[in-house]
Amino acid sequence: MADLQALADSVIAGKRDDVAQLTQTAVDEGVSAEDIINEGLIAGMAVVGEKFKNNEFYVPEVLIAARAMHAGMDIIKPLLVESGIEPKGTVAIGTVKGDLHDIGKNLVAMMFEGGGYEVVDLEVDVPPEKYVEAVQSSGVDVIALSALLTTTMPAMKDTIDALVEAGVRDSVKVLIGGAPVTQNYADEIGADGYAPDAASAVDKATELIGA
Ligand code: B1M
Repeated sequence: MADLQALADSVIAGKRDDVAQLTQTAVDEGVSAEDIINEGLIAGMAVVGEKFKNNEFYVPEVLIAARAMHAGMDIIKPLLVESGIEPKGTVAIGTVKGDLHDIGKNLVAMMFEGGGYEVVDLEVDVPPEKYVEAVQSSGVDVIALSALLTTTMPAMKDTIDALVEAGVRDSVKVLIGGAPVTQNYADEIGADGYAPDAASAVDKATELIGA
């Protein structure tokens, strides 16, 4: 039987093959992609985060756990994508300039794909002008900005300023998120929306563009 606690434990231990196998078993047994992500993959990564915070884990262990988590995500991703029918809109997503954290951003991107959106992944350390180019070139409806560091949050404001300067601010909605980001910060910098997690990011974008 699918054991999501064992899956979380395998993420924590960085056991890539076990994560892939347990994820596949859960899929085969009909466990929903959302439960596998939330109760297995994200639950494991949350513990890794705590251990990193308490200096029980160091960077290599965190990277190994993240790689193991990705092995599970690789299996889940097509299932999330399959569930979408017509694209609801196009989202350009990236982690802002100076910030290399991509696990949460990738989750948000996957949830968008699963939610029926076309996703343009600008990856990490994305300078404001790259978001501007995306809006100018590919009919983007939503710019999704992720930041995990308090020191990179100001790059979200820089990005909004760059959109204003390029004259494209009114043609897109700007959605922001990431562990240190808040609704207050979104209000402060003039973002259109904030979402605390991957699932609500999709709901918020849908609300913003009326899809
Ligand atoms: Co980093 N790191 N890290 N790190 N790292 C944090 C973020 C930190 C909180 C750890 C700590 O000290 N407690 C801390 C930031 C402190 C702060 O600024 N407040 C920190 C630090 C300091 C650093 C370095 C500076 C460490 C150093 O070198 N001294 C360095 C910075 C590098 C850089 O970016 N320039 C660094 C490096 C790294 C690694 C490379 C080792 C690795 C990243 C690997 C990778 O991403 N490929 C790493 C990791 C893994 C973490 C922790 C442990 C885990 C982050 C994570 O992936 N969480 C993290 C500690 C923690 O969070 N407890 C930490 C799981 C992920 C699913 O959650 O990304 O929050 P999260 O995404 C969530 C929500 O936030 C939301 O949805 C997701 C899930 O539902 N969300 C959005 C995210 N983006 C969204 C966008 C949206 C909406 C929702 O709309 C657009």
